[in-house]
Amino acid sequence: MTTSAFTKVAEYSGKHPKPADITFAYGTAGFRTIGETLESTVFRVGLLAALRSQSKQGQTIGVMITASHNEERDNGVKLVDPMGEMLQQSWEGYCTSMANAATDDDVVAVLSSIIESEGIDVSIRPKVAYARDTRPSSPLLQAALEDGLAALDVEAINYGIVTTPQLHYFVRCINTADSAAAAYGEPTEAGYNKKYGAAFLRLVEGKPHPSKLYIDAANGVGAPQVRKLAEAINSPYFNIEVCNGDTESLGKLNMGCGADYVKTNQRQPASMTLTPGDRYCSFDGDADRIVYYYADEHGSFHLLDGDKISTLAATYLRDLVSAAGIEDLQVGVVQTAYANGSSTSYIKDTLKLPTVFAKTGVKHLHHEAEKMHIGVYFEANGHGTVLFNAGAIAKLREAKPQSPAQADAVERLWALRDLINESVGDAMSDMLLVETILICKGWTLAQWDEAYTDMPSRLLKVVVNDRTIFKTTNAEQTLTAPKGLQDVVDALVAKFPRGRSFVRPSGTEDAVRVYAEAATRSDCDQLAYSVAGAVFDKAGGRGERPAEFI
Ligand code: NG1
Ligand code: ZN
Repeated sequence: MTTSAFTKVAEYSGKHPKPADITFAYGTAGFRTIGETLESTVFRVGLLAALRSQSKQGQTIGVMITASHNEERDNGVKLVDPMGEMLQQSWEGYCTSMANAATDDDVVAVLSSIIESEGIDVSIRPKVAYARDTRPSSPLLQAALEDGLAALDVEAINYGIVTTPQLHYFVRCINTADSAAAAYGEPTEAGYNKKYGAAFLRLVEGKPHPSKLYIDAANGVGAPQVRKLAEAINSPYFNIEVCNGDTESLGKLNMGCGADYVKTNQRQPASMTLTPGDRYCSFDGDADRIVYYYADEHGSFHLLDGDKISTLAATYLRDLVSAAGIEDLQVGVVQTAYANGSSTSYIKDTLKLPTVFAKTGVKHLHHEAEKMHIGVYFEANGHGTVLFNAGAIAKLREAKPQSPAQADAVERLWALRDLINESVGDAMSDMLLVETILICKGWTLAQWDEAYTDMPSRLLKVVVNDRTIFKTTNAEQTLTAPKGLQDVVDALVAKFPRGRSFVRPSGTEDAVRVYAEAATRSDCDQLAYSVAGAVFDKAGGRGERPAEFI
């Protein structure tokens, strides 16, 4: 293909010039920064989506415009691969080069070089499915994306305002539609609600109804979507009330609410008062994370985070596999270094299940979970899912139940697979999974919480001049640079019984994260703030020094 074939690309690119003073990087969650600065990037992601589709023989690629739990003025964009998974890592570099091309001609040059390196057949008609969240900058970015798609004559489907995991699901449905064995479902909102709703009702049928579930939707896209899911399910088994469901007023998205606020601050959303005995959960702004919580009879707040969801799911699956009598069908758990130490001990010592650590970012967990028969993976922040690999499917197909109880367990494993969004962590599907398990066990949130007691933990953020100087190893738990800083962290950790702390640069924000755990709340906070202080002092802290713990 000659450069002149891309005159339309150069012309449309001219409508979306790159801001000269910004360097973009495709990170853990795609591109993410201040919404208004992303127009050129999103236009170019449209071009990349087209090339990615052609490189995958015309399969549909997804593009999601969202910045998840980040503040409202931020926005972001990421690509979704054909099976609904995150973009293959080897293409992330192309995204970064494309986003940073200085001129329209440079855009065309990067495009041509990707076509050449990947041997892309540009005669294939590309297909792209796209959607956005409720952010004020999203319509502008959507228009830029549509220009990118038009420039390469893409056959496009606009899904409008949906959750991130819904888009991942649609992409997988579209690309598996022609395969009887792999068909994932109907690629529509109604199809999504029907699939997950039906699996849920199949699993809970005949059990007592649960009490109402209050859902904090972070004033984001989860609010309208979970209302539609409830309409579709239309059953006392799914009795919900949406809180923080205002997607119209400016400034409300993720503000004092949502899964990230609840997890980081270890408290309920600012606008909510918890009634002891009632059940609550929070989604994040694009509804791919979920955490549960409740107040005990003294009014104290208790969080059931991604680790608790993961252990609940792993326990239930392990017990079902055992009840099904299927030999050598293993359940394993994937965590990150942010997993609470108590959860890791519980998985190893009580559940006796294999557990592995992956780097932060769901794509890393996903790849580890794929290696297990049934791989349960969750980040502590509530982002995760369960995967059944080909080995597990084969074992389920070959199962020869010897009793009605075994047959029921096999049937429930199949139904659970239908209930779970395997393409990516999904707050709505995960919520239905948790609800199913609690209904089947007849458990309250407090009973679920009894499995183990969290170690006190604290997550802090330190703003530094240059976070790229931070390098890590050992699943991001040990710093190799800046030189000497890890020794300082180790010396601080050694002062606190059962202390653990690590430092890593964020992949989604311009900051360094400090995590700490220790036997008591006050030790934990002292450890966290002393490590954060050391990072600030020794590695170019900017702005305010992390407040000393008093
Ligand atoms: P960074 O900013 O790299 O820490 C955060 C979360 C990740 C993941 C990504 C994507 C923590 C500590 N980090 O990454 O787990 O969810 O955002 O959204 O929660
Ligand atoms: Zn999210």
